[in-house]
Amino acid sequence: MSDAPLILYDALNSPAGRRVRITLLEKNLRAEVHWLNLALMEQKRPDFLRINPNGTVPALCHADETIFESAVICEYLDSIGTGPCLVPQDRRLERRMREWIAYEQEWARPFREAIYETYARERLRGSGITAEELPARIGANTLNPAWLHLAQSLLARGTDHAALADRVAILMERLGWMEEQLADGRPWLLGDAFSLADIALAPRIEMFPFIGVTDIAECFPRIGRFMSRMRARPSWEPSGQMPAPGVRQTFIGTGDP
Ligand SMILES: N[C@@H](CCC(=O)N[C@@H](CS)C(=O)NCC(=O)O)C(=O)O
Repeated sequence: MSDAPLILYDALNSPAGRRVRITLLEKNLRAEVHWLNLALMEQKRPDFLRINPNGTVPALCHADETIFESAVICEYLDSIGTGPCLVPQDRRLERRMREWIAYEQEWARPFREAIYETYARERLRGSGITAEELPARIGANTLNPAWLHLAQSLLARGTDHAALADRVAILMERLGWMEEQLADGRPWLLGDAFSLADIALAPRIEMFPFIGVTDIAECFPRIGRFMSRMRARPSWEPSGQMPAPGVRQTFIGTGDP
């Protein structure tokens, strides 16, 4: 592996970012984490769009590699770190792993819409930025009017409770499939071995309270037990640590094999 530092672009409470943080810890790697302010659209800055054209976190730079998409980054880290493989060697299981990742990515869309109705609005309002200040603050990061309009609508509108309830209904329907899959008593999504499938799902499920759903374990007891196993892993708690207010750069992992 190259001696160059691993540089992760991430954001507070990002489930996609947490996948990468968990993988770094599971694979005994160390990374420098640069925290972007999503409320101010720092992820839409032209210099960041050269790293991730989709304008989302996470993204990773390592030597001459720049990688976006959490699943792709996690596979890369799996290939360069130490410790047990997180991508199964068995081709059938590898396909199942990708299916789990695609399953989560599909319902990330209604989840994002629900987040805009809840946490994203609160985050922007909580920043104390006024409607008058918004054009200059967002304009410092991106000149694309679409992102200013999105932020303005978040600040101006109240929660659309009907739209939020619809998104939650879709998400709960999707989670029903995961609950069914766990009916055979397997500890992890692919069976006995912990994998990137588990790392793809758990951080998103942990975010449900952010959209007002606090009873996942009661509605889906097997998912509840899966999350308990996940929370018991040494990588879980440190992967959720957030920087102190105003801190823009931290480190994660020891890098000790
Ligand atoms: N499929 C992408 C999703 C990335 C994503 O949506 N990241 C969110 C944070 S969890 C983000 O950057 N949102 C800001 C935005 O959409 O502008 C991945 O897994 O990396």
